[in-house]
Amino acid sequence: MEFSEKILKQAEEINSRMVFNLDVEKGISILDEICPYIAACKINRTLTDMSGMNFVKNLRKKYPDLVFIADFKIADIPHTNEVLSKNAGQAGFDAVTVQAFVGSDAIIAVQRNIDVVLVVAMSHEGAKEFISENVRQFCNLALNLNIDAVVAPATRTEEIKTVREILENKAIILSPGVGVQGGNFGDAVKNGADFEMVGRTIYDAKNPKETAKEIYEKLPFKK
Ligand code: 3DU
Repeated sequence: MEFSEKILKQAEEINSRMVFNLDVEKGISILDEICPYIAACKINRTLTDMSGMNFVKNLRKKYPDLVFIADFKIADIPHTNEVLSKNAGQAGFDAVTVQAFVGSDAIIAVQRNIDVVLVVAMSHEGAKEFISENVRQFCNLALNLNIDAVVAPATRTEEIKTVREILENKAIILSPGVGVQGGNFGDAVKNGADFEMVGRTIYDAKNPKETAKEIYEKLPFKK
């Protein structure tokens, strides 16, 4: 099953358009209570660099239905990408994020081992310097490589619209940048994204479970 099918299946089962950004250790301990509200869990290198990959294997066993994305933003030469993506697959991840700017051969090397979530735009200020002006080319690259999931930022919904316009319904859009980074909950989905990705707003909250539930209820569920 392709990555987009997997995550959409899980989303439909629990009516959720939310992905949890698991960037720090304290996020692991709240997974149990927020699980009913999330379709997938994105694990950043901020965590695997500290905790290794073994804990991913354990999470995979504990949450067999949850979709796990390795947010490694791979951006190296094909040979290195091949190794990185094999490691991610062996740890039990369903997909890995890859930077579009590395170009076709470096992305294809990852596709040989695991599904790719292509980063075609980013949420921070500095993305405007080089990334934003190339969003259209990155989307065309996604189409050429039959990529079925991309990342585009909730902080710039006009970019989400551009991405949706180019990709039509050929790929799903995952959107970080909501909450702490300034994007309003629900806006990314209203502008064409399929999922909003939330980290600090949940794991730094006084009551993560309540907060996750509130966000879950705010996100319009797209059939
Ligand atoms: O805590 P937050 O909700 O702001 O989520 C931050 C996570 O999302 C972190 O892993 C970061 O690398 C990822 N992300 C972005 O914030 C923005 C992007 O454009 C891509 C990924």
